Amino acid sequence: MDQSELKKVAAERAAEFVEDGMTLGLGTGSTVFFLVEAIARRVKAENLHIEAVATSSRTAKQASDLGITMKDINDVDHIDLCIDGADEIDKHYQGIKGGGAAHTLEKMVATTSRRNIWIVDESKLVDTLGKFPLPTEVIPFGCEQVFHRLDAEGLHPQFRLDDSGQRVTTHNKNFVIDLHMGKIDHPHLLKQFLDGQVGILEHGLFLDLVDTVVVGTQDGAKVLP
Ligand code: ABF
Repeated sequence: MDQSELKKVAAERAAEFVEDGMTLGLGTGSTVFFLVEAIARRVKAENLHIEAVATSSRTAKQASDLGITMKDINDVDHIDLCIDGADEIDKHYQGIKGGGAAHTLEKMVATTSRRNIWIVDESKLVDTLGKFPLPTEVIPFGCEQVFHRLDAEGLHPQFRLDDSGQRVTTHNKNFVIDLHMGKIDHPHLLKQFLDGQVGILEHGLFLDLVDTVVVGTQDGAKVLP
């Protein structure tokens, strides 16, 4: 199976965790695309009554178009289960997310959820985080100052650019600075540093947040730990 098929294997296994009456958090990315399709099939086939909060407009549109009731995060009492993708997961189940520039909304939904599941293909499992550039969302006011501070700290920052060379902007109209570190030996220390940086709204280190990881492998879906 190719990477896309492995993502679908993980997504379809994760859709089985959805229960009638749940309020769901739905992530963003190509793996989640398969998840939303699988959940919508279950809703129709089993007449499930669920509602969902999305972490991006593209997930919200896909889910709504498939008949899933969408809610604003401020209009729900709680979120029972959030299922999202990830860019890297290490052996301690720490993760990097934000390849889709939606990590701030994803972290808001994740930290509001009673349970978090990540769905990945096996290529996302790594020994040490950092080969995937760590996203940070930076407000435009003072972003060049933030860039210089990150550079001075040796974090190899780069503004994320789109295909036309323009700076990518997030749902919140902020910029993304990716940290091309290669290896993050102490994620919690880096999180502490980034959390303290004025101008950085949120970063893609998702530490001590996930409860279950569903991995699409050539031998089928693996549910970890
Ligand atoms: C999302 O999942 C992002 O945080 C992350 O970039 C993405 C992984 O993308 P994909 O599922 O397309 O590999 O939640």
